[in-house]
Amino acid sequence: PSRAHLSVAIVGAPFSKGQKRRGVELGPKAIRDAGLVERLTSLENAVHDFGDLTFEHLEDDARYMNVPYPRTVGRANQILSEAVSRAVGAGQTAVMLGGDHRHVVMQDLSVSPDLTHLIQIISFFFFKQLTWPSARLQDTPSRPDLCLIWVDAHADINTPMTSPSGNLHGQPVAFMLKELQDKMPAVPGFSWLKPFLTARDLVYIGLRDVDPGEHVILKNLGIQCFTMRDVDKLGMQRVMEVTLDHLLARKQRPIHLSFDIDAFDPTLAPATGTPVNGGLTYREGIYITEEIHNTGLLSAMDLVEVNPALGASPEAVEATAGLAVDVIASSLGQTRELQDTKQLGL
Ligand code: 6HN
Ligand code: MN
Ligand code: MN
Ligand code: MN
Repeated sequence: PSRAHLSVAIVGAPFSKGQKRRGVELGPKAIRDAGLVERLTSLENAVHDFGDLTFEHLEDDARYMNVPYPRTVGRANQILSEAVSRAVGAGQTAVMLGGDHRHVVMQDLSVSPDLTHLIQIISFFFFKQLTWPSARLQDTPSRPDLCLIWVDAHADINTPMTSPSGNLHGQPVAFMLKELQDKMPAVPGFSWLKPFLTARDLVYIGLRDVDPGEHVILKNLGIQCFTMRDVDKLGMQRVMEVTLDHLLARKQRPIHLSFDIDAFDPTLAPATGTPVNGGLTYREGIYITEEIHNTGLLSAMDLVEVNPALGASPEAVEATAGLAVDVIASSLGQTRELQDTKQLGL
């Protein structure tokens, strides 16, 4: 595998337009403070940090079914999609930094602590914009050749009807999938989004907390899932072999990686909103990203759910943010393999 030499765009996406107080940019800031830009630069990537976006809080954003603040979420998605569109249109690999939005949302938007996973919904706009950077969103056709690797303890594929919590963070994949559109209500703020992904273009890794309705969806659609039990049984080497074969065997195509830090075991990633025991080891997680890098097909990624406000100590936050940096860096060329001596100038 060759070294990186990528042009990387970093976009931070906290909810920062709010009433008062701090805490807004906690997630992206923690990851930057853990040395993200320096690390990516040391991998001989050209790194462009576009900073954090500013999101608006819309008035009159009434709850829809059990989904709180749908219009504000929809608008935030549009803002991010525009920023990412510019980066991707310029040929860059996009890296979106999420934070847990629970803290942010509570303090700045005064909404319920339920939108923790907003950011993964945002991530799917990367896809649309990746394909048709100059197209109008309304007219955007789905991208036939895109694929998605979703690394998470959770499937995030509830619809507003199946969701036991109502939390939008548990629903982003349902918004993406063509096969689920007759099951999706018209959530305000999302009318401009058209589904673009087919069930066979998606692979999950790390699942261990899946809701009943999600089980039905995953089974009915035949989505390729590697639960933590599968990881135990097969080993990560086999999991990645099957994952990449499933997505790429028919043809080589761009990959989007959505990496929820809660895929890792809580002992490694304690500063996160919905930890679940029995997660990935450090080596399993890094093997995933190394293998994705080695395909040369990664076009965008998001790293979500680092929540400094939930760390029990500064050390817990630093460990979680440092892990996030390792995940991103290994997606973008950091490797544990021995290097070619010529490349090292030896
Ligand atoms: N995440 N399945 C639960 C729900 O509320 O829909 C939890 C979702 C957690 C989302 O952190 O990945
Ligand atoms: Mn490389
Ligand atoms: Mn999760
Ligand atoms: Mn998630």
